[in-house]
Amino acid sequence: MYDNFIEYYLGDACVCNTFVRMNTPKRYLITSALPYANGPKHIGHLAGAYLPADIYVRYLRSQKREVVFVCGSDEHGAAITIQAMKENTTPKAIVDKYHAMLESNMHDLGISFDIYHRTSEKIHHETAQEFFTTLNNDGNLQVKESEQYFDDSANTFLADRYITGTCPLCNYENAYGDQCEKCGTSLSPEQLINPKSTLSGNPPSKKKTTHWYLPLDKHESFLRQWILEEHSSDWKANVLGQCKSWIDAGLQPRAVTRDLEWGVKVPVEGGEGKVLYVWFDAPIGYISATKQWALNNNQDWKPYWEDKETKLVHFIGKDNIVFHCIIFPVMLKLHGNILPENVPSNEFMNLEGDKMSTSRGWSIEMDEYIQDFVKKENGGDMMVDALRYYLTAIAPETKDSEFTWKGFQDALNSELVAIFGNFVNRTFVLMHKLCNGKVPPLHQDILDESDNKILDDIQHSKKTIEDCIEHYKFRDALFEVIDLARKGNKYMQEKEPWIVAKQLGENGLPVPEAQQRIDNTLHCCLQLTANLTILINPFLPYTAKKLCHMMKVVDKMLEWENAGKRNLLSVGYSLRAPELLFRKIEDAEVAEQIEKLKIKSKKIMDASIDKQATDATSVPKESKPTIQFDDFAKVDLKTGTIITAEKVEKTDKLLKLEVDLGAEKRTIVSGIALHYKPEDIIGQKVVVVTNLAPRKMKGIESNGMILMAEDNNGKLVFVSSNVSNGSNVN
Ligand code: B3M
Ligand code: ZN
Repeated sequence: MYDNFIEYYLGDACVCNTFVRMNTPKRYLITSALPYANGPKHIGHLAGAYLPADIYVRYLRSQKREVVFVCGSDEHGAAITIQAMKENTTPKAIVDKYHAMLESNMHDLGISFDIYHRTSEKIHHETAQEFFTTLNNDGNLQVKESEQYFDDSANTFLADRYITGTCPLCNYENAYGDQCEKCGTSLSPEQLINPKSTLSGNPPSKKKTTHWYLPLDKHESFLRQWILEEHSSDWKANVLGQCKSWIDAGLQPRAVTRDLEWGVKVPVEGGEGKVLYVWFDAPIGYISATKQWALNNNQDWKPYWEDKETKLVHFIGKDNIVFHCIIFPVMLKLHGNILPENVPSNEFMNLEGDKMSTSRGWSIEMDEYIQDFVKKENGGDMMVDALRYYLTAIAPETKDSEFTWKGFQDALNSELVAIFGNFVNRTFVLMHKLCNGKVPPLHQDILDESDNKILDDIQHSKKTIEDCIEHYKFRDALFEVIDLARKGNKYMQEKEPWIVAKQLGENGLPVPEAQQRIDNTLHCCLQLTANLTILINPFLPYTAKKLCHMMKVVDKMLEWENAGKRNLLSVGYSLRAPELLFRKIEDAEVAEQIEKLKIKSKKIMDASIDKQATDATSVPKESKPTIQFDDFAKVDLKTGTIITAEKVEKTDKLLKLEVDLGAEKRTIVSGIALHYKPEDIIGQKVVVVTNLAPRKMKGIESNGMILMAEDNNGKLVFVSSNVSNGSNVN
């Protein structure tokens, strides 16, 4: 028979089915935040919302619980349309391209969604529209006219990512109108300091428009009760903290529609030309994904969203907390759906001493890791599990954490390879050498304390791991698995079966007592290996699969109820040769990755500096719309003289200038280095815009702008006059 496991366990399967905890939910619906399909996603995202959810789901599945794991691409909102502008293509082309990338990346990294859907699907539009209409018909939305930021030159309203400015909380200069990506705070455009249109770079004007609002203020007492009382002990402290400060700050009605083209059309009268706010439709994406999953699998989706016996858990990153804990629950409640039981949110993962950021090039994209490690000759699934291991070991569960390539190397080489891999490998090698490649018998009469102890340790670890996973402490759970392997190594080291084997009898065989001791040691080590396979499976599924192959057992052994058993492998069963589970990471690979990161980020930053410089120097040839005298009068123009000039390091276009304005001297960074050598412009008379908001370029704060004109050959020439420094130009 191929597999001893089936033979062994079919008999008592029914006994196991009677083991049902009183508080086990009837079914689980697990969601991971829908990534925007506007670009590749980095491994910080993976560590935040996808990997922990996958570990949890794999654990639940191994418990034979009914679970559906949904996710999909978030394909609406300004994140998409702005990317389309950048790539000079349509939003549809953008979402098609990045949806395909994200779907395949998740699959390649072993994230076992039951469905990876997309919010551009018809079923999603219909679901979101039905949701909106129901809320509206039930009188749960308010319609209000208000003044909103508007870009006159682009003739469009500015919301969300169409407007940027300084975050009032952390002073980050490029915060979006709906969120600061630096500190994670959710914002509204009015809160931004020095707001600017993303489209034209101009400060916005204001214009009246009508929108639908979700009156969060009316639901404050529900939210207080539900979050701060009912969940005060089971939600994570970081989640509760953010919710509390939101509620305490006073909840405001939140606009749930936008004046945009791209998105889910507002389905009610007066909604022409408007779409649902992306944060209104995106979480409904969990529902439409469930519907599509049910259609694909001939199931009913409704119990997953309507039956209180469903446990709904949202896995997210910390920047999504308010949407999942405050806004979406209010929507769900009003619509008559169940509420999430938990929203385990992670903090951020930094990278080599800095914030991880795709736009700054300081990131490891999932796609990049897959190309560099998984799809390489000596990579494969082994390197998927390697990443899963390190990301879980440093998971930012309670505070921000940091990925370093050296840390990755250490975790792999000194934990996965040296502890787990080493234990399994020694066990298999010795079993083949000293026990004819078969599971040796257990001689009860000479079973000693340490044999019993290692078998008891399995039980103990299983309970700890269960407890940790049920409480979303995946990092601690993984440590416990490794610790159990460490105990296995220690046990083997104490038993020294290779030394015992030297106590040979006269005919060249080990003396019977010695062989019995070897048998017992390797029997225990093999049962421990089988147990480790079950326990590591939610974290490192490919490793578990490989181990099953080595032990010639089928997947059924991986069911959680089998963990803790002392007889997973039948005596006399012959096992395969050991395979390499993990490989070491070489110093050269670490150096190469760090170098690669630096080059990538420099390239991206240089490109953006070049763009800033081009923007700063290019004089549009077309005439701009007429402005009023008042607008012109706002600009403060003064004459000055350049007194020092030097090239800004690592850029081709920028010069750092010091300009004498009579009463003061100013540092101004100007994008004219391609046109002038620093030494040639000392003493040059210039006209300066002196009341332009300061702007940082390559770390230097520029306090003003030099006026230049472009001649027929495209060369920039100074606009100047011979009056004394500091004269007003009117
Ligand atoms: N797409 C934001 C993000 O990627 C958003 C999540 C939606 S979850 C419903 O961070
Ligand atoms: Zn901020």
